[in-house]
Amino acid sequence: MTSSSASGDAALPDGLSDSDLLDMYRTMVLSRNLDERVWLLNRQGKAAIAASAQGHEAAQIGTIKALDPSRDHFLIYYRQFTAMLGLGTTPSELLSGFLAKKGEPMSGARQFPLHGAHPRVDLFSFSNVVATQLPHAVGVALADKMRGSDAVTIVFFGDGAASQGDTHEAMNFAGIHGLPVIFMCENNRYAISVPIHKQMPLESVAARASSYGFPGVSIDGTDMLAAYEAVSAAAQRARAGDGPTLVEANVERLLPHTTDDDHTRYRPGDDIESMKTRDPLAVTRNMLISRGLLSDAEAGQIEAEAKATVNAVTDEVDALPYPTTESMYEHLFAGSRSQ
Ligand SMILES: Cc1ncc(C[n+]2csc(CCOP(=O)(O)OP(=O)(O)O)c2C)c(N)n1
Repeated sequence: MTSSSASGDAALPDGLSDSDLLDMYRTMVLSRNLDERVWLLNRQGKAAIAASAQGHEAAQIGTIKALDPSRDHFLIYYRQFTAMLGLGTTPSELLSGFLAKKGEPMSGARQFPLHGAHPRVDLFSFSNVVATQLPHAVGVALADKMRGSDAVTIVFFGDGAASQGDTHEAMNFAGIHGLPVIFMCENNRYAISVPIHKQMPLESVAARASSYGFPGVSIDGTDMLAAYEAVSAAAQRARAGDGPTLVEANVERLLPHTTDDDHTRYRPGDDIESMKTRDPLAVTRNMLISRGLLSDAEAGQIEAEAKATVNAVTDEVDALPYPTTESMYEHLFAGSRSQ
């Protein structure tokens, strides 16, 4: 197991330009603004429930940037606004899922928000049944290996999911067969209200990798460059036929587990205060400023553009119709009539 930490002045990792860094920051800011809007819409009674990516943005965008959406496979979980935007899901598609509007691409507004599959961006079906995506990902990677493809499969999950039997089975199988899969754990130290020390007796999730026979790396998940570098190295290993890697991104869950939760009931006050110093948006903004790539005025402009996009998308999606009642039996039985 190795580790790395945030750095604002080191050389850029291979494959990344200054303008890539700014694009990644723009996606993070858009993600944050959209995420905040969904919480507001929940409080207005319009969005049923949401799990926030706030605090996870840098890890997600650094990871997506290190892979190739045109050939690689992505199995995500419910806390992944930024990854979804990075993969090409539009803000309007995301919001229509939360508001359960007609035409929502992932489940046709039949499921929980952010559930279902998104064929246009090659997202496999995902749900909130914790850790089921890991054995699915291993199956996808096995298929690629059997076909002789150089695609890499990445699967995202939380620290709580790391305690599920599915995770052990998936990692064990992937290790035995040397599959081209990256296990990306976004460790925010809580599974709803259960802190990590009640989930596992080890210091880090990455430490487990050695027992499956592949490397584990633990990174500062507020540092998008650290995520980019760790996932690039893991992808290189996978494409070279050297098998899986477990990457653990140490992130903060800046909001409660979902819109239905109140974390002040179980998180100590100093924990809530200290996590605020690890907001990945502030970390990234400071890194870009210290590299001379961004001024305060330009940061304000990026923020204003994101707010304008989110306002426009909110109006657009709010005005869309809901699916009709008659359409509720569609796609259940062969030959059922279409809307
Ligand atoms: C199999 C299963 N068990 C329990 C739950 C209830 N549940 C939903 S989210 C969650 C916590 C998951 O925590 P973690 O994997 O750390 O991800 P995080 O939400 O913190 O990103 C639990 C226990 C579930 N959805 N599925």
